[in-house]
Amino acid sequence: MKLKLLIAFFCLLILSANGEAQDLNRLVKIGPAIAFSKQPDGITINCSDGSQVQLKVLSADLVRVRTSFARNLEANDHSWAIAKEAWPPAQWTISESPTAITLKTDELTVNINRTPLLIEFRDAKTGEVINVDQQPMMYDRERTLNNMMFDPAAGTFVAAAKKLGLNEHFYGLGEKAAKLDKRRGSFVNWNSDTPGYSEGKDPIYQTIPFYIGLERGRCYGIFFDNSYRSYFNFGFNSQERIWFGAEGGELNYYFFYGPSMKKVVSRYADLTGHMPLPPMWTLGNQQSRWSYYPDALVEQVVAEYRRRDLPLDAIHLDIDYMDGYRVFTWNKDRFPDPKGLIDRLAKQGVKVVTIVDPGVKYQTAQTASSSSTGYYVLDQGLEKNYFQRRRNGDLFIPRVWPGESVFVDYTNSDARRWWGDLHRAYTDQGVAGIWNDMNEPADFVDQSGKNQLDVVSYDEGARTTHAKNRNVFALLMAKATYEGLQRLQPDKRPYVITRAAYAGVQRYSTMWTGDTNSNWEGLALSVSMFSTLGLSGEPFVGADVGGFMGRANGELLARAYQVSFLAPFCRNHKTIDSYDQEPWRFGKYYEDIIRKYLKLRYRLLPFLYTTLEDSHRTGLPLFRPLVLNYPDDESTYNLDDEFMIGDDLLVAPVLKPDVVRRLVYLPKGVWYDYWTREKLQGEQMIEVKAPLDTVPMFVRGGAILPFGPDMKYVGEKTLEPEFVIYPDEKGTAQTKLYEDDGISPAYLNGAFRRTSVSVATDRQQVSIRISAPEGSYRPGSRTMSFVLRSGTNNFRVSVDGRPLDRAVANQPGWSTGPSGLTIRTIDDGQAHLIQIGQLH
Ligand code: MIG
Repeated sequence: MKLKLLIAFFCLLILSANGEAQDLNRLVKIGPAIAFSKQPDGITINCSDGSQVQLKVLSADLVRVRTSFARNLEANDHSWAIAKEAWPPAQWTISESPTAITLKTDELTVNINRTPLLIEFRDAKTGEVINVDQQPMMYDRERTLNNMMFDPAAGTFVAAAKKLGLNEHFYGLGEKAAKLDKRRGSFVNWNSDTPGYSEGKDPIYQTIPFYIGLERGRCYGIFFDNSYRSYFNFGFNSQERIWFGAEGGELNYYFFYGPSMKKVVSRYADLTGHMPLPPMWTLGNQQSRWSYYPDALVEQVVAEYRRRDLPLDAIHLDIDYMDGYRVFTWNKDRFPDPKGLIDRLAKQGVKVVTIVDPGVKYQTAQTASSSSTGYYVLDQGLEKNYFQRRRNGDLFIPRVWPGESVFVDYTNSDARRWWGDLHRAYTDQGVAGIWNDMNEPADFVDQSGKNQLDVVSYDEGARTTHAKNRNVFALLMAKATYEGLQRLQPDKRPYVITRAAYAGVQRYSTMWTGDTNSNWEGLALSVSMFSTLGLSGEPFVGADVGGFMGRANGELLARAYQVSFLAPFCRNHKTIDSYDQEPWRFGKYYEDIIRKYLKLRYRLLPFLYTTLEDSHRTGLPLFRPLVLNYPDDESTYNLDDEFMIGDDLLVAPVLKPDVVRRLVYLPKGVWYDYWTREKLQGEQMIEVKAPLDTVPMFVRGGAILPFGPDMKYVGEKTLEPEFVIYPDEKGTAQTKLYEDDGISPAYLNGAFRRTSVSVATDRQQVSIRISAPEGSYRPGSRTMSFVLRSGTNNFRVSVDGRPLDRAVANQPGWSTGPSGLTIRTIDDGQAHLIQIGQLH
């Protein structure tokens, strides 16, 4: 008997280790449908096997499918991922035939075939099938029994299978060490600490069970909101079917219909939450190391940045700033006066970010007669019973950096509040951001989670186990941190960075891609990963510039900056036991190249910040794959060595050593080589030069890029925007510049300024229209400039009909130079019309 159990146990381990071993054939299919009832927002179908399927129409393009197997749906319907629960009532109709039930909205037709029970989504206007079940939803009766032994609280394996389109492509799933297009790939979600991961390693740190399907330009999205270990198989071993499933919970998914990819991504943000704006300085350059200490070394690194005229906004303190790795403490020898240090750095425009791990050092009482352990965080948490416990009531004691430790049960809202408030230990000293690491949660005893399986979490009173809660641990820790910072500093936008996550994390935290390798594969992978994260609801992404593990070199570091100088999170970071890689470590030649790109990043800040605000408002990522902007162009479907920033800037980085030219695909339209200003025709592959100091970049014809001044740190100078105009075929171009105070949450109440600039050309003249700005924020007195490429240098310029003269020094007026015609006007916050005629 014991042996049998043991064998069953090992089989199970093998099964769970490999998604491919999930054999759909042994699963039991749901249905058929025998009856249904109608609710205001959808229907509930009862099946002959006792299963229930609920379809809820949240809006014309968004339908939720929720299924329980062999029993009724539970009343409890809570998800940590969902931000928007109440949707305005949607218009929909229902009709039935002997074979099917049909729900119809303006955008979607959902046919539910009764026998077998198959769900089909069609475009309501064209009738075209967008997505259809390949077989009925299914579950594993046997597996339930197996799990009783493995983890009694884990549920039944549940899965849905969909037909795989012959030319269907897949995107999303958040943080995966994989290329952009996931077609024929297979993935597992189980948050894992995976240092030195390389392409193909799966799972890694995060779980974002959301993907986008694209075929013939038509997109849909599926968000499988289930936090158990989940599987996504995009036809890895089948030409006909894809499937997704999880080791417990309901088969609960949301179906988004585009047909545009932008719409799907945007609606996913509506459902799971929009990223709030972080402070603007987080777009500045950041520097980290495991670990900079003592304080004098931190100051030296910052001094080096300033001495070398390299911009810098933040420096990160890794785990060694703490007293014996005790979170919320400072090592008094290394950092005797954290506030003094932080104040001195602040004078140089540099902020401090500290790492905070979930492990709270578990130490025993200092004396036999006292109950105090001498560590206030542990004392308070023990007293209030906020730490995780095993089912038998024992404290769960993993081993992490402090040695034996305990973890907070972040599913408990009181515990979250307490944890958030503990951050006073940092904010009182002036710390500006919190970096959450090890929150998979990692446990040195066992990285697979096996040691934690019987840990019970409060989970809204449902008292569930690790199988359900592991993947949301980081999300809830980030929520606790974000909300704590909000309470501690209501006038400041919180800045949190996380390694692990679940869907919805963007409401609380930005992210970085963990322990990458300092090699070319790692660099190439970062482009796919940033693009994919952007399509998965996480716009604020970045990687350790130069890579975390192994040895970088000057060439690799320069090329890495040529990617990350446009990523939202631009931070050079390195492991403890490796070579230094600050920008100057490989000599002047490379340092000069890195300086060029860091300075360009700062000059592009108005553009980056405008695009970031767009991410906040629309959910569309700043850093994006071309397929998001050009879903009708099949040439973009697998393009993962180019990326775009917003709609206007295309970058084709060099991701291999010793390469000084490369092929670049330009989608349809007119493009301008950023460096030479050469005008190029799109919808073709071109060959361009890419010496080490040049990353090929192209501006979309029709764009206007807003630039700002050269700065050492964000806010050093008044932003006097310079709009560089790149007309399309018709001579038109437009942009909207977004500005606010960069620090406070006042932008949420209208304290921003959005200025539209549009350009039109006719035979006689070029007209530049500047709108009266939207929003109440006013940047103070300043000028604005407009740059137009032009061959001649004699012009007739007027503003609102009054002639404008040639500029004297830096005064308002027009001037010509190598970049063309520059017109500088006073920005008085009013609408203006600039007209330019050429004198022949
Ligand atoms: O077990 O805090 O990904 O950025 O430097 C390693 C030390 C723990 C992992 C993070 C890395 C950080 C390191 N941490």
